[in-house]
Amino acid sequence: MEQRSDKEYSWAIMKKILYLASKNNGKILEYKKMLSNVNCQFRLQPKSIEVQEDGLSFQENAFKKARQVSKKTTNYAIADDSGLCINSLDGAPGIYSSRFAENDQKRIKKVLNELEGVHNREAFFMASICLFSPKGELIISSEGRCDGNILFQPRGNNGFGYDPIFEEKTTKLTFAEMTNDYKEIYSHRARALKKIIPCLMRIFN
Ligand code: ITT
Repeated sequence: MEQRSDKEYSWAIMKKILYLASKNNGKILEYKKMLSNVNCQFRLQPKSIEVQEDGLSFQENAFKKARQVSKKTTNYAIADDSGLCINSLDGAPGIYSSRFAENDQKRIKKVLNELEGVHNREAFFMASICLFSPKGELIISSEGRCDGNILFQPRGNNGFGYDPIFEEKTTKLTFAEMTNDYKEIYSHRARALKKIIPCLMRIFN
């Protein structure tokens, strides 16, 4: 049998780098799990890169994050901008979901306070995802949505962010009650990501 030289072997195992342009640990865990079949080396967004999320849409902010990280690292970068849109609050907190209050607990409390006495609890999560090239150019983008209702009290211990107060419409489970495998089927982020996985496979596998 033909033997591979050390050099050939190291080329064979060398994987391209994919930066996860996010500082949110909850998102990062979901990405790593959902992209486990993509043959890349994950890298986290360098602490020194601060992206100003001053866009007026999920898409604009997602582009800004991925573009900046790909340009500064000269590698592929994937980012999402996502948020919870509540119908009776005219779509708030929407693109301001992470800035709605200081931390997850306070954000949840604020939503429940603002919805006190409100009968219509319809809401949806949106995610806009994009992949940028090492040259800082857009390769692909997609969107995903998940519909549900805001509960009167948090339920469940998994996940992050607004997960404990968001009950997914078809399963009647909150995202915080779902296992990772379930959230991977229903979530806005998973739905957006599934659309671009074939492209990621072509680049990295
Ligand atoms: P990065 O920008 O660094 O990725 P971030 O938390 O600031 O992290 P966003 O600007 O996209 O991310 O804000 C999204 C916020 O919306 C996030 O902080 C949560 O509060 C909420 N959110 C998004 N997806 C969620 C999910 O799957 N479950 C619960 N809350 C979610």
